[in-house]
Amino acid sequence: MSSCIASLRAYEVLDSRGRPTVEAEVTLSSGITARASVPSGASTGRHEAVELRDGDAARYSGRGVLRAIANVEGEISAALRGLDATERALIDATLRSLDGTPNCSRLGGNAILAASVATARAAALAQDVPLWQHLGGDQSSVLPRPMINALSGGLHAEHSVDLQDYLAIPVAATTFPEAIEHVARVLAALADELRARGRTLLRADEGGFAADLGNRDGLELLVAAIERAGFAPGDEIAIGLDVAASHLVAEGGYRLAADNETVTADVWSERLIAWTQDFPIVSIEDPFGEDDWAPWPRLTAALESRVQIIGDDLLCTQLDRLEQAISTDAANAVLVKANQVGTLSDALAVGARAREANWRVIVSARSGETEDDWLADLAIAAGPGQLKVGSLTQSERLAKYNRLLRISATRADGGALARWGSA
Ligand code: 2PG
Ligand code: MG
Repeated sequence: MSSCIASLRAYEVLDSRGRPTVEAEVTLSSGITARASVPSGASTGRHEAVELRDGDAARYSGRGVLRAIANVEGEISAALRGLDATERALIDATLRSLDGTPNCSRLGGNAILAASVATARAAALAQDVPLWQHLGGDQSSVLPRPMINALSGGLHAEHSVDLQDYLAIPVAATTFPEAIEHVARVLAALADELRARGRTLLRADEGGFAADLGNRDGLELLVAAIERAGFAPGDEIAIGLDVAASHLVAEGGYRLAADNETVTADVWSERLIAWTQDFPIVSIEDPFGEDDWAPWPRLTAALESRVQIIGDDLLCTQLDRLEQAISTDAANAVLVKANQVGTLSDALAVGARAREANWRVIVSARSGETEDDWLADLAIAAGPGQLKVGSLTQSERLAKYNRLLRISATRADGGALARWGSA
């Protein structure tokens, strides 16, 4: 059969932090080849798949991925050889069972995901369909609404706010290109605001401005930029936050260094609720730590109808953690990061289960990315939903946005989005 896998090879390429990551290349018996590279997080969750690093201090400060690469070219290539690349469920199940651990720690989540994506891409080429269609079928064609990083802090920017992302969400845009254009205007206005206030225009890992401000000041600044750009805050451009609170956990609660205080989970929860009353916040990710389950349901209930509460580090794209969160109403949206779980099929299964429970699904990049654009296709396949990639700068972010702009240009509907609130 021409879509049979003939071989896999792999090698190191660099991510957007200049660190090595895995790129895999699959060759089918027809001669079709496809490759894919995988991202890497900085604010990683404790429960996510293990990224296999060499630990050899003499190379890339221990961050080399030669062991993961050897696993692709050795065991993984041997196990996949002869299988039909278009049988994605079988390919991904084979990868997971070959690894044999719940968190991909034997072969490496980086090795497994690179093999999963490269094989899916080869299959799409063999079927002569776009990757999103191979992954999601004909039904899955609505483009994702982007939530776009404006201000950055936490582990993504030194000497800045504690919250990791302040995001602009173009809630009124009806097509993907319009959504991008709206946020581009907000980001230009934000640069003007920062300049006018004598603030730095330095950018953080995902291209957002590294804001050396108090945490509430970041919200006030973003609203000023939205207004400066001529938009109605809330009705046209709303705000999303990624607190990434696992990285703020301290003795006594949560440490807010930019405000020089430590607050209990209850005080923090009340503060977030107050901010949603003062600012047009419609989305909050990881408001509490990844294992601090208790306050999540209370905040979700308090904000239920107005704000999506997203579990990222809390859920780590793991089905069992998602089930726990659904049964306790701990959140109402899931962040899907394929490298937190290992294969595309597992990531899509988490998205599907969330949608079945009427949760929203946000497909997300990592803070360390390559110029590969498969995430754009995954976001369409997992949708209709949302996409978080970072700011409108840096080629590793733009690769994903530009892929979706290109797809929009081929659509009769211009890349229509689901109405905000429905996905
Ligand atoms: C997050 C991600 C992406 P990282 O926390 O949502 O913004 O960050 O890849 O560093 O985990
Ligand atoms: Mg996050």
